Amino acid sequence: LEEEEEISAVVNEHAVPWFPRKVSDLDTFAEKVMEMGEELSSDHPGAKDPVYRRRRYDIVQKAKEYRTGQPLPRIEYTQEEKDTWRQVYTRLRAMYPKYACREFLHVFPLLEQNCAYGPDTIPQIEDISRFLKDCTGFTLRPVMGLLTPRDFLNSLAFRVFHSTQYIRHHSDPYYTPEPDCCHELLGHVPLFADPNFAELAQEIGLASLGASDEDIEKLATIFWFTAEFGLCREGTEVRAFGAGLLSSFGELEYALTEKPEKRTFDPSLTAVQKYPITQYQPVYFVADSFRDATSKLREFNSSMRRPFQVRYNPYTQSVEVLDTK
Ligand code: HBI
Ligand code: FE
Repeated sequence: LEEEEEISAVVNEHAVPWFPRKVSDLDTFAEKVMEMGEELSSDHPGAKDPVYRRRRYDIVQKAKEYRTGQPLPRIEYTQEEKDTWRQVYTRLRAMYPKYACREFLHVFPLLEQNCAYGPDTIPQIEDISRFLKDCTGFTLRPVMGLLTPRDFLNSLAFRVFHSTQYIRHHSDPYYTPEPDCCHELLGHVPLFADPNFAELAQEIGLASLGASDEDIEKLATIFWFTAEFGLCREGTEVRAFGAGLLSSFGELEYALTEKPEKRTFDPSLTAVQKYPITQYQPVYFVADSFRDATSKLREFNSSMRRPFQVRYNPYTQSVEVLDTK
């Protein structure tokens, strides 16, 4: 307790933002979602469809009620939802051999064998979470919609990824203005089974704990240009590993043409790069490997000012704060 008090004194003195210290602290994020958490913005393809809205509402209520340690909600998807999934799955699955990175291609068949990935079923996050836990210790939690960048990144420190469970509107299977299960399960999930990518993601998460707003913005930008839109070198080729690419057939193809600019991943430059969120990226960053990106990121993180260090303890699933002032 004494130690706790000392640390909070340091924390207060420097006005350090609150951050989760144990995995169950992530329960406090359950109701804190940005736009479209419970309601839909007017330009969402499902905004004027009362049946869709009701369905999305019912699914996100389960996320709202979920608490650490409980079994993850199982959703019984409708035929219409499964049809949407099939269209997205079939089109993307056919592109992966040509465009996705090696690690993604290694994991994908394992998800087909172990987690019922396929054109006919929308996989359940409970099954995926168990699988990921065996691979890298990553687990999933249900979420109502977009979290703030701080909350979203903080959870990565615990190797926890927030996943939505609703699916995009059937009128436009190849478009969604918000994360949905196609984006999470096809785009993000496979790489959380890769040990080196898991380490990269957790490294961003650990750096985000108690970080200043300015540093959160930099880390969110690094997340954007890696986990969302990252490319990597494979011999003489360039391949995609970002989830925003691997869940969008249009941008996946575009990103690997000569049209967009490609720069080498360098955290200090990448962190301050501006980017559009509603159109294809004009600039992508190419990493040499996940390990190389992680070691560059560690170096970059040590240049950020924070009056303490953090260390994740996997035995207790908690963050230890080391006073290094
Ligand atoms: N929230 N639910 C959810 N899913 C995401 O993928 C997500 C998020 N909030 C922020 C975010 N992604 C990132 O793009 C960064 O802002 C960190
Ligand atoms: Fe995403």
